Amino acid sequence: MNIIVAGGDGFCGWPTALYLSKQGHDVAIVDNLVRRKIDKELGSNSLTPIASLEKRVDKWKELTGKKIKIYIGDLNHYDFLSEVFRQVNPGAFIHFAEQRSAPYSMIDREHAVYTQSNNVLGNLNVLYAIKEFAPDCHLIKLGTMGEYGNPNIDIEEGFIEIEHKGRKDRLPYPKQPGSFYHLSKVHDSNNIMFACKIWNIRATDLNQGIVYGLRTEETMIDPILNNRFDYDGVYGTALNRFLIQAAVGYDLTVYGKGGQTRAFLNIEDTVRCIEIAVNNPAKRGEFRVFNQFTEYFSVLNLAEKTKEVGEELGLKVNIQHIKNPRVELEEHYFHAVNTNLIDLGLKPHLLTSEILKEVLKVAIKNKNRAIIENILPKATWR
Ligand code: NAD
Ligand code: USQ
Repeated sequence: MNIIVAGGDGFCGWPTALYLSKQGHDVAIVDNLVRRKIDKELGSNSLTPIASLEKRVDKWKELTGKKIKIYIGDLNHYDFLSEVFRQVNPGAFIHFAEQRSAPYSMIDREHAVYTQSNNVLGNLNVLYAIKEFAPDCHLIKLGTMGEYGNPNIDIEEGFIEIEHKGRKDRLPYPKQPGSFYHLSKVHDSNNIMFACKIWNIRATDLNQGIVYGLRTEETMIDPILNNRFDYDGVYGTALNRFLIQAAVGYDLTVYGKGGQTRAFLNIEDTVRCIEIAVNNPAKRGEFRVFNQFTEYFSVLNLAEKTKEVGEELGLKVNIQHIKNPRVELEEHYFHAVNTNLIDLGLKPHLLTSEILKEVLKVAIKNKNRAIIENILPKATWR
């Protein structure tokens, strides 16, 4: 199948592009490389050295004989996007290409406006391009578990049966997101659901949990294929951040009480979930929602696991509860359904101490690249 991986230079997109290429699909990456520019803006970096996108795809071709096309440009430039659709004629459009950091979206007005216009308008352009150039194309869109927030009831997959004043309906699950970034995903979901209804488009909205790990079978073949590994207070996410903090000898930064419970999955499973969505497309006109995670943990629990494996590797690891820069519940109910992907064949890679140790070892190997002053969070919600 001809597949566009938008955001294919990023943390989830790069391993996905390699995996789909290995499966025999004709993969085209679309990316405006803004994430590399944001590293410069923040004075930050990936803990692992990452090659340019051109070098990455050249190396992949050299090692496997498989060509991944690249289109450098912005989803918000509709002429560019239209030309990509004309040239590629995609059967699936995998959409990772958004500003994905909640703290980045909360820095100030400019960063909130950038996040929502980049994400919401970029996604709207993709919907129009599908309608105009490839009406049969399956949109596989990365959403987030954070769209739901922390309701005091079970989280369903996108929809909930409600009985009200004697009448019943299946309605979109209520959304209570916790940042302007997470809100952008809710706006995307609404736009996709509406476009499916009026234009008969097919779409799968993947409400993904926090992704941990960094390597997949494909990225490990050669150092030029390395994936990025974020650790700073803006782009680093909970478990990966703790592992890197343990490696560099920094106290693990649990925000507040640490009872914040979140859904997680291994990067290997991100890639598999996308494959499952590609192989089992939504029907024309269908807006489908899958909760894409395999397990959930509290933040404190993850810090404790990191401390345990760190100490097994001879590191001295300390957990510190720091003032929470976010406005969020630090203790709450959390139970979410994730059966759709499992029913379609996902075999989860669950979190084990072996997996934690493997990631920790990569962090230790690259620890001299860490810019220590970037570790503490700077953006606050207030
Ligand atoms: P990332 O920042 O590493 O990658 C995103 C890529 O998209 C970057 O290469 C960036 O240059 C590109 N991009 C951004 N805006 C673009 C635009 N307008 N036009 C073209 N390219 C653009 O992020 P990631 O961690 O790989 O996340 C990918 C997607 O998955 C995001 O939509 C994110 O919200 C979602 N997600 C990520 C996680 C996670 O833990 N990383 C969890 C849940 C959901
Ligand atoms: N946290 C800490 N210490 C840290 C970093 C984070 O206690 O050093 C806490 C946060 O306060 C929060 C939780 O850990 O309660 C998760 O924070 P995070 O930065 O790991 O994740 P989040 O901001 O939610 O965003 C990440 C990705 C985003 C994706 C989302 C999935 O950056 O793209 O959408 O995870 S989810 O959380 O399911 O919405």
